Amino acid sequence: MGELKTVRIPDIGDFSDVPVIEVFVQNGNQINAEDSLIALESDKATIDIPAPFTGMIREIKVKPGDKVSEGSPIAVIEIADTGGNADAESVSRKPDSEADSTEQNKRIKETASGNAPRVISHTAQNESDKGAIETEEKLIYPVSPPISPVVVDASIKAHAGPSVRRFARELGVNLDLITGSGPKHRVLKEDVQAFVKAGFSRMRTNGKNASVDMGLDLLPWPRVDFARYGPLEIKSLSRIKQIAGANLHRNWVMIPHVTQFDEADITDLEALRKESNAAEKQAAVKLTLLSFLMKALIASLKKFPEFNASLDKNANGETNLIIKRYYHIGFAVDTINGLVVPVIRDVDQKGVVAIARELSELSVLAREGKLKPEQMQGAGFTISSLGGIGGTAFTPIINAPEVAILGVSKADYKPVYRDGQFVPRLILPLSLSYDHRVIDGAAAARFTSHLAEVLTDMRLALL
Ligand code: CAO
Repeated sequence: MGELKTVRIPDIGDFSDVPVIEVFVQNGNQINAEDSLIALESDKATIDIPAPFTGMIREIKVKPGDKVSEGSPIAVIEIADTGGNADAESVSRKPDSEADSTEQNKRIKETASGNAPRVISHTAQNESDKGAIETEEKLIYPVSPPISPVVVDASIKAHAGPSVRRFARELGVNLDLITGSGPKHRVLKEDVQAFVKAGFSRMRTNGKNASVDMGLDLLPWPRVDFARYGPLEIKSLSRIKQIAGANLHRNWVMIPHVTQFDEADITDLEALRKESNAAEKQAAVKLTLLSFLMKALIASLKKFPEFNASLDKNANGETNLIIKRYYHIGFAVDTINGLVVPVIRDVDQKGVVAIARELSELSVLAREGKLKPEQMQGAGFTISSLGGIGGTAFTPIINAPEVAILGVSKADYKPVYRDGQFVPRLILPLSLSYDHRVIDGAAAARFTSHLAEVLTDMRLALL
């Protein structure tokens, strides 16, 4: 029997008590140096711990869900070649001797900055927030006008261990197109294989031009020497805008959008809002139209649950509609750094005053750039209100993987014909963009009609 060594968690920067999300090996597995042993996932990063040497797994010391820190034992490995192996030479020959974690640390650092990254950031904070460990990707999804908000949400980006990422890269597969079947939708090697298989079978079905059909096959972007026509100023796009732009583009291209326009008579609601604001003065919470709108929206989402949903593909390429039984609503906030989308959780369980308070607190945090990633995640539906600014209608872009977004424009008094005469009523324009794969035009019209009814008579929100 060869020498037994305990492999421990190497230096993983500032992280401690990090949950193990995946164990890639089993007792008796023959492994090579650099093969992934386990994956950890903090709220900031996925970290792959590679084997420091070749050998056989003799004991696994962790299971998914365990929390580990630097020095925690991972596994006992019987090393393959105690004679010529440099790692084996560097340690004691006692059974269960300690592996040289320095070597392992070195590998982690090398791989983290080389081609085979081992650390993948999940954070969505400001640009200056650099972790202790070099990161491969940062997910920052606020948005730039004029179109839609995009939330920060780790689920938007596929997460997978470095070995799976490497495997996908070798096959030229975009992991973001795959919904993983592992824990927390983690993409597994099998998911990548199934995806490739499904792609090949589609190509066989569609004939030899399938690869062109699957892409957009567009003309190249026009390149113009603008300086020929007059003086210029060149301004680089912020990193946030560049990343948000990619998300907007994906959502715009991949979701068949339709926008349904409607109007709600909010004359009575506005009167109620003003009265309530006068009464609430001491509480120092301003009841905004948006807080009432959120409350009304919940009534419509409960009546039409497919608007609070997401499309989800499993490993076999079958599509399901995930209907959410929670009501977390994102709202776009305009800040000097661009658009961000904080999320109010469990809006159905909150009153208008609590919603208004949270709207105001989250808007302040958004404008100060202090929102935490989790405060921008988990929305089932988003509202984008330009009502405080102006305009009559717009076509917001849906925040994937949501299936609809409500745009709100500026309310204005309009003459409405009632009982044989025109009367002035305060009319709020609504613009609902929806994913036509999930929602039919008739359902969208019913949804906005219902929402308009509730806004006209907020008592309906109580039913
Ligand atoms: N019609 C008419 N007036 C409206 C209105 C509407 N639909 N919505 C708000 N207003 C009024 C408010 O009543 C308020 O006036 P008073 O001070 O007299 O009460 C004023 O406009 C300003 O409102 P507000 O901005 O303080 O509050 P809000 O709840 O309307 O908006 C927020 C909050 C965070 C949504 C807003 O500040 C914001 O950032 N909006 C921009 C969002 C955006 O850019 N979306 C586009 C995304 S697509 O690229």
